[in-house]
Amino acid sequence: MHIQKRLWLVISISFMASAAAAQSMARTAKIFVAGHRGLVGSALIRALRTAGFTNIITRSHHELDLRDQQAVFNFFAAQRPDYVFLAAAKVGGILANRDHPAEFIYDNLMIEANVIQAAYRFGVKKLLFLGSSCIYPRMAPQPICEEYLLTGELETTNYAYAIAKIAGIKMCQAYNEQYGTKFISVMPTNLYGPYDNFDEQSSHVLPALLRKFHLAKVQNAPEVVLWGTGTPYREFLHVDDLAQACLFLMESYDGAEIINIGTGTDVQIRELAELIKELVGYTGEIVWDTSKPDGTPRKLLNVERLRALGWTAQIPLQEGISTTYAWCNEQRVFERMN
Ligand code: GFB
Repeated sequence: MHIQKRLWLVISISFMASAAAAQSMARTAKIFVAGHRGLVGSALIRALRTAGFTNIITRSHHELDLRDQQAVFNFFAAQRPDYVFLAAAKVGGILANRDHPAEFIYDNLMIEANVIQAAYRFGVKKLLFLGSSCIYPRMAPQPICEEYLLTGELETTNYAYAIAKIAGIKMCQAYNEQYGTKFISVMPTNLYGPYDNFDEQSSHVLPALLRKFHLAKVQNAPEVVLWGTGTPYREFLHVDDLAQACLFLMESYDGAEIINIGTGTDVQIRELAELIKELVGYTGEIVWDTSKPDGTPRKLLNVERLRALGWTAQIPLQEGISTTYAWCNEQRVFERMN
């Protein structure tokens, strides 16, 4: 057998073995979703409730600052959660990352260090840590396999966030090695969906475009200004798909290796802009502001590991954008922001 095929078979079998070893969560288990008001955390809550979990605990940022070690330890000591989904993070789009690197590295390192240490100290059965596709080298071969981590230079616009997320992955692996914990890490691609950040300056591209085209339509603006050249490619995953994948892995995967979560296909930013323009019903012009950064040229994830475990994304991009736009209109998101 070809050496690569044989290697792949060995990897697949070891993943299947780890899948078989993992335990499903009791529907009454106490589950802490850290970051439940964000895009990912709110999707996890929806997915957990739909799956019949009845003992979900949450704390708002105001009630519990996850950067405060003592507060986090007190919370874990009092609540003793069985499972933790670590979805709390300081996140943002390309400009927010570029302009606030200190906040991105400090907040994320503190949140991860405190929650992971508390999960170990207070006997959490299993923790799922959410990383990001920006942990991989800027010029990684495409599609990006999990093994490419730490094999090259990072993208400069989000190095601070990436370093913090890499630290979180390594912390989980180190605790598993030294303490025998079950802390798994997943790497989602670019996400979108309900409860995203739709702020014009700090958001990611997909929510930014929904907002820009919507406002341009209602205001009859002749043009919409987008950032960069429009030539980079990005992969987009609906957050409800991500939440399903996280539940699936929490109940079926105990391996040491990180797992990419994506759709396996990407789209050029220009194409995304045309698609959103059409879905929103805007008829004006698109102008590209090339003084704004492009970021990494491409970051398409290789999702073969996840597929081998038995999970694939279900929500097509066009459908996901349409339902997200419908949600924005129902919630009057853009009107409330003005
Ligand atoms: O989604 P985004 O902000 O971040 O930008 P990244 C993706 C691409 O869309 C870039 C372009 O090439 C932007 O220049 N773009 C065009 C726009 N118009 C706009 C606009 O109006 N707003 C925004 N935001 N972008 C982030 C990282 O990188 O990806 C984070 O900074 C994180 O760390 C996240 O990992 C998933 O995809 O470049």
